[in-house]
Amino acid sequence: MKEFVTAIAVVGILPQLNGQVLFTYDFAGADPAGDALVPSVEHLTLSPFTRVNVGAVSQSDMFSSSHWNTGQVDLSEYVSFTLKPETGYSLRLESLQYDVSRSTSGPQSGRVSVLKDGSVIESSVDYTIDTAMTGRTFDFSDVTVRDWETLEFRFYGWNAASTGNLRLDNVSGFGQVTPVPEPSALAAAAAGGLLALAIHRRVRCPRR
Ligand SMILES: [Ca+2]
Ligand SMILES: [Ca+2]
Repeated sequence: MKEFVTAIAVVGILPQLNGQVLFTYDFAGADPAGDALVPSVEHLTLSPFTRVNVGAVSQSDMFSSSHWNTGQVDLSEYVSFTLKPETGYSLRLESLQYDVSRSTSGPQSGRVSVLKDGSVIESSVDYTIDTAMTGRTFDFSDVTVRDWETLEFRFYGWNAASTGNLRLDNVSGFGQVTPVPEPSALAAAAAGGLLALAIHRRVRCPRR
């Protein structure tokens, strides 16, 4: 019995351990071409990184932006990208990894949020941004995105000494893209399940 319970527990944990690198933005090469690079993932549409109310900085092999708030966090200033599964597919995303740094006068505080259809569903802890590139993980509650929904990640920076830069590189998402069964297939599977249940009950509870 104990082994059985352990086996169930291990199986229950497996999906989290199975998270694969689904995509990586590495911004290879000189700008603006490097900034516009979009990872190619089967059955998933990714956007280029975009800047909202911050300045573009031409810096090879990373995504660099300037003019961040010198005071508290300003949620109208961020850089972001979006993901959307192709028709007939479902995206399950488990975590985000990225490298982040700042120039001397760049933002010293940062945060990343994940949004579904424009609404924040989870945010990272606020962290300190160093001048040396530092790898970070945003392990949010695993999220499932259907083909009519859009997922977005927003990177915020604030507490800048001046107009300096926030740099991002190697932005990777972990998860899977899977086909969604057609409604007819689901109905067939449900009917099969009901039949199996009926047979199971029949076997377990024979009429006397
Ligand atoms: Ca790079
Ligand atoms: Ca997660």
